[in-house]
Amino acid sequence: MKPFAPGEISPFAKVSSAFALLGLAKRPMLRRAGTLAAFAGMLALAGCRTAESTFNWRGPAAHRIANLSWDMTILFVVITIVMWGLFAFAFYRRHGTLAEHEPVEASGGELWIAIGGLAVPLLILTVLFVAGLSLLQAFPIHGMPNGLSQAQMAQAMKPEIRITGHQWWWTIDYLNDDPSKAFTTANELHLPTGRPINIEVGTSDVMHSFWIPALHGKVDLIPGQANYIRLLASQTGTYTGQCAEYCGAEHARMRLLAVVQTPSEYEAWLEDQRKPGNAPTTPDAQAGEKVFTTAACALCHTVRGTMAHGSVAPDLTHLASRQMLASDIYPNNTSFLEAWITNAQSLKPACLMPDLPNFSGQQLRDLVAYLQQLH
Ligand code: HEC
Ligand SMILES: [Cu+2]
Repeated sequence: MKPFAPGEISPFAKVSSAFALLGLAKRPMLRRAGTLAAFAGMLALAGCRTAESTFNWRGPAAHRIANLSWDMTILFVVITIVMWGLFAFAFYRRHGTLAEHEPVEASGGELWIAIGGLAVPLLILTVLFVAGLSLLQAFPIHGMPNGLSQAQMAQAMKPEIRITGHQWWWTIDYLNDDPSKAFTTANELHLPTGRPINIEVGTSDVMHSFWIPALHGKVDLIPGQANYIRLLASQTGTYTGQCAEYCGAEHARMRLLAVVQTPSEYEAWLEDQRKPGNAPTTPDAQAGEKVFTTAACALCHTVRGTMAHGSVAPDLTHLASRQMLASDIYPNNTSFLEAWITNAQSLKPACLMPDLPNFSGQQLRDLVAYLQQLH
């Protein structure tokens, strides 16, 4: 099936808008069909073309997955139509009660059952199975017959980035043979266009699953095991992702952001992120730094270049450069920062950051002024 380029309207939306013209027809039946088609078209435009959709691919692996998803969707729509057709046929063919008809056993139907219930499903499922197997080539995997062992895999997939899942956020380590160039960030993954990036994934607690539909399929984060995924993004943009394996209370809000940049923008971003946290220059930010390093914050969070070396919470060294807070849930602005610090439990109930309601208004403003200059 011919794929459509990103940004184009999906084939389904096109077909249904063509049928929507029937809405202008004279005959009521046609008009109703037209209205229905228009409605389906609207759903297709609203549902499938948002940023986070399997059909909204921005890289070769996601493209292959989108193609198979289209083939399956169309196949299943056809099967549904055929089934409803047969059902209607059976429904209207004979009227009257059972008593008026021959007993069921009398008429043979075994052939129908063998073909419709066995041969056809077997054929369709086999085709899908083979298509699925061939799609696996888009994924570097280990443990398959004749495939790479875990050790060979680690060699072949020498990762540039390590992503660690936590309840309910992500650590993102940018690795480097030169330790002075390695750094840690959280919840916002940056990638360059046009170059495959190997990523190792793991978890610090329960199972999670890393999934950015625009770029690739899912890869599970399994305790005690490293898994790998290779992301190649073909277009700059900001794509959302989601933990795809139930992992506890805030699973649904364990999201993340992937920012795909041109190679030069990406290099500049890496350069910025390697720096320690900005030293505060204004009086309120300076006061805020004192609050930050003396209050509980420093026990859990790190800001490189300060006394804060906590390792159980997102690295805040460049917090102000991130678009969103708390794994892509709230915009990173003054109101949400203040609300988050004092009331994290009501913004993301059960998350592992406690409410810290005891700051004075001045302390809170200073703290936020400090965090907001951590570009
Ligand atoms: C007991 C550990 C703990 C303490 C103490 C703590 N935090 Fe957190 N903080 C967390 C965790 C865990 C998260 C991630 C929550 C989530 O998204 O599920 C978090 C998230 C955040 C975020 C959002 C980070 C991001 O990447 O979006 C900010 C900002 C933040 N904390 C600031 C603070 C400040 C300021 C203090 C001190 C006033 C503080 N935290 C104290 C554990 C802590
Ligand atoms: Cu989850």
